[in-house]
Amino acid sequence: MERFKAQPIAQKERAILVGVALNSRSELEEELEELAALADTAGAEVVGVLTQTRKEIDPAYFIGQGKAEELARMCAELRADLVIFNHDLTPAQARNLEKLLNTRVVDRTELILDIFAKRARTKQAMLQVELAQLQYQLPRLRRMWQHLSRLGGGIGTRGPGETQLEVDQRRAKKRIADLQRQLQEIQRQTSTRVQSRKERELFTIALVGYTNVGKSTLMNALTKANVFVEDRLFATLDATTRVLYLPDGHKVLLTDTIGFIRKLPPHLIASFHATLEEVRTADLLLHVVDVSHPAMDEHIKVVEETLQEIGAGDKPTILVLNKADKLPPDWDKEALLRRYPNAVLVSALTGEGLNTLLSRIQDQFRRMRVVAVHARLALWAQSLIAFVYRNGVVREIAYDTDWVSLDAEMERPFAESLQKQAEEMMAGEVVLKEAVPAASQR
Ligand SMILES: Nc1nc2c(ncn2[C@@H]2O[C@H](COP(=O)(O)OP(=O)(O)OP(=O)(O)O)[C@@H](O)[C@H]2O)c(=O)[nH]1
Ligand SMILES: [Mg+2]
Repeated sequence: MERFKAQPIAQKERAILVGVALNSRSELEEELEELAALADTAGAEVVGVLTQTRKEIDPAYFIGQGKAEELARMCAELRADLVIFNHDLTPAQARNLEKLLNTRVVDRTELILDIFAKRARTKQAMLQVELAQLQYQLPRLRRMWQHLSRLGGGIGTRGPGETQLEVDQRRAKKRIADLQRQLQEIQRQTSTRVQSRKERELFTIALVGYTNVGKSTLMNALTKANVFVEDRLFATLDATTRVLYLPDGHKVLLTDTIGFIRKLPPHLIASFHATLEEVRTADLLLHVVDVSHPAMDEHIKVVEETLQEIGAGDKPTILVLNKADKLPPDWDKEALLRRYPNAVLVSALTGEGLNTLLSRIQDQFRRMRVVAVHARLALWAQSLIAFVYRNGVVREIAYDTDWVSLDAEMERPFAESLQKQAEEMMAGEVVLKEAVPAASQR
């Protein structure tokens, strides 16, 4: 199957970026900056940038023919090995451009897929990326192997008149089906894992956000876990889950996951279905933003749209404005928080604001899940008393000769389970009440 692997971008290939302003010029500037960061992450060196403003896309070259010829001269002068388009090209456009420029041409989607392929570490991530790559390439196979097209020759191996292209397409489709089957198997196992966690009913929080905003750094800062952090796009491709202890002693789970980006290739979203399951099943989302980034509002919009797309648009969410340390000292933080009224301003790097964030998480968690438990249990029911200690936070306990009086806080499912067990064992009485606000206990 080697021949279906896209040719990876090699270290320090000399790349020229091409961007067309179809709407606003300023948007293009921003997108090209991001494209340069993506190219850098892929290992290429950006040696030139070509931009053009036009109303309509040229069907043959995407840019106009005159501009394409200018690009060809640029490629020769700058000794470029690679041209990266900020837009998705049709197979015909890519073919025409490669012929005219005599240089390899990739589009934005291929660049992102290349980065994902390089970054994938686990079996699941690798399969997911390969699937997305193949699905993207399938309609483009003609471009890659047209020169190989010929009539089938091997007796009994091919149908009459079948071309190499058809053989390639058939093999690619077979590989796609194969990958989908393997991924389904992995997903079945993950779902069981997610499911069994749900059965134990631990409250799960997922970190979401644009790529490179500091999700993994925040995860580390909050849980002291050692998750891979890098000033590169898409450092994280797999979901990592850690235990987080809230100030009131309750235990919740925190999941770090893959970052989003504008125009995230739809094949990738589909392929990363299983990884994104962690987001879909979470109880609470922390939407992390890089508050020092000029395109922050655009990032927020992209993330919200992507969440909608994967079916996680309506979850309770806390907006976390990260990298506060990068704001100029005289920055009007009050005005910022007026603009984003439900946000928390933090720095995962310096620790600023993390306590506020933790208590905001705790408030949400308590509102959604915690109940106060008052229990009067027979002393012989040791297993029930142990159950409370294991699954809740005991606030007060008093013994007399035959009975134990307990005041505790538990997540509702645990509390209900306690109630049921006490009833079945005829071991005493359990009363559930609204939990008091956490603030009064600290
Ligand atoms: N100045 C500053 N830099 C930060 C802060 N948080 C994260 N960073 C830096 O931002 C870069 C990206 O951090 P990551 O934690 O890898 O970001 P991410 O959101 O997990 O990125 P992906 O996994 O690639 O989507 C790293 O260089 C971090 O050191 C912060 O609060 N302040
Ligand atoms: Mg990360």
